[in-house]
Amino acid sequence: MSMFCYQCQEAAGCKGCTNRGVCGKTDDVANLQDLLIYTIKGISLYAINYEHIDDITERVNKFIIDGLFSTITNANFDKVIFVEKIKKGLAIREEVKEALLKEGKNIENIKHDSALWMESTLEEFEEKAKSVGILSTENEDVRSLRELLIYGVKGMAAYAEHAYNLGYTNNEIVTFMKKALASTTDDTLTVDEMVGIVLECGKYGVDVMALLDKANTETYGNPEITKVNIGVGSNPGILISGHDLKDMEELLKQTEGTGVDVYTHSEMLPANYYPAFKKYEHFVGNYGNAWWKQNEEFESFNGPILMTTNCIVPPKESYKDRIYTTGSAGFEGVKHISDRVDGKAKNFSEIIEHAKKCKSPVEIEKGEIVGGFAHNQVLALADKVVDAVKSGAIKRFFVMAGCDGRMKSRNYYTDFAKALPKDTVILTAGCAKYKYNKLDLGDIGGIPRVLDAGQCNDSYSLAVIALKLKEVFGLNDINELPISYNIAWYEQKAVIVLLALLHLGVKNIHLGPTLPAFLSPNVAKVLVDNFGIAGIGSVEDDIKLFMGEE
Ligand code: SF4
Ligand code: SF3
Repeated sequence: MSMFCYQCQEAAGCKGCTNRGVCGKTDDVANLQDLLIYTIKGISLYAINYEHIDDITERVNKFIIDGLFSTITNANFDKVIFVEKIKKGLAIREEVKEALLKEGKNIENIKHDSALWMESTLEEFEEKAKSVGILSTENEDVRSLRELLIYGVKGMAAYAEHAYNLGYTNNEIVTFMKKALASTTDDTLTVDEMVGIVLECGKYGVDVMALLDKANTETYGNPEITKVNIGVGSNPGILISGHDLKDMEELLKQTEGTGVDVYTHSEMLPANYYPAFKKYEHFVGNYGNAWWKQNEEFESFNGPILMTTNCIVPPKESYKDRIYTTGSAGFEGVKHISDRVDGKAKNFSEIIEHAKKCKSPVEIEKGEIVGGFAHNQVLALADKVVDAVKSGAIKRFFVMAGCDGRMKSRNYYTDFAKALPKDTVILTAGCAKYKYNKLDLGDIGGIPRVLDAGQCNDSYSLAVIALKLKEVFGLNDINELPISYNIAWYEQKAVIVLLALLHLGVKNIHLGPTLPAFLSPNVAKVLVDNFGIAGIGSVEDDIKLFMGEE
């Protein structure tokens, strides 16, 4: 065993990747990611004692958020970047420590090795990484609770970073992240205390998604019902993938009038629903499907591709020179567009010049898909929706948010969507939608049977919709609504979405295509007993169960 990682749904054998990730992550990168997390825990141990909101806190917060985000599945595969981050992290840790000493704080009780170790060469880092990985926590239940918390916090970090990029921050959220990370070094916590912090994580999950929703909608307007073109134009194009809307905005501005078109890919599709982006004539539409098909679709796109976040699939040599990363994303040997300096926009001129020399994209699909049903738009249709429920035209809603992935067993979600009774509506968000957003499922009195709220973080919208319906129907409990939750997960953002839903009191969520490898049998039992979490079965049986026919 040269590494151990079990943070995503593809963990080898539903247990963990031990030599190379199924995602393509090499053992050296996996180990350096472990060491980066360890370094962030050390920073957190000091930072929870530093109460000032000043430039030190700003640097610490930014480092923690970006560091965590870069370790999310399929975000960053670049060894050099992780070495740099660890070095920077150690320097930041020492800076906070110094600041605490200066103000006379007693830090002698901070004795955990993550707060004390200090090395500087790659060889030393690699040696150190061997002793700080996930398996260094021996008790499998403690390990499970700690990792569940860390993955929730990673997802939270991703959303916090997008909000931060738009100028929206909330110190309480980052303070919780530090507290949570520090808690994973504390051997004195009881199981109940650890479960408590995991559930508290869900509260901050709701907060961070609300913050990002505010950032996105105040900056770019409320998403509105939109028909998105999935065909191509005749100009060369740039394909933009990932979740960062600030990158989207700057790319659209800088490409205007250059003769280069812009297309979204995978989780960037919802950018098409925002008024501020729709106005650009050279914003053609969406190209391709969910992340895992990129090996074929990036080939035929012909132009450069900008990855603003996860999910990157290790690129084929044939198009590797057309891939650019930015933000927390990275891949060895791929060009990285650097961060904003002094509030100025990123410089996308290199990718734009590159695009001009490329052929236009090959058409792989034609037609349109419909989306933009975030909370504001759905609430504008509330009367229609409520009437449809009252009249029995809509019997049940199915929240099918989350992630897509390459496992064949995920065809379950396509089959499930097809097999649902015609008087049901799917509420979706995240890249999970690609399993059914191109099926012709029709509508119910003008309400489409698949309502796409947006990116995975827009699951928040689905929760807002559910809470509104609860109010309209005068119910006491969100679980009395005719809504079932059949969620597909892949990476750690889905973990924070799940914890957020649990915090809102949602019960009986079904999670697939497999349950997380990081849930020990005892921790899984806590989730089953308290929240009715379950896996998936056959399409037929599950539909009967959800429709109350069993
Ligand atoms: Fe394996 Fe997933 Fe970890 Fe990649 S992120 S190494 S696929 S568990
Ligand atoms: Fe997808 Fe990677 Fe999770 Fe944002 S892009 S949902 S998997």
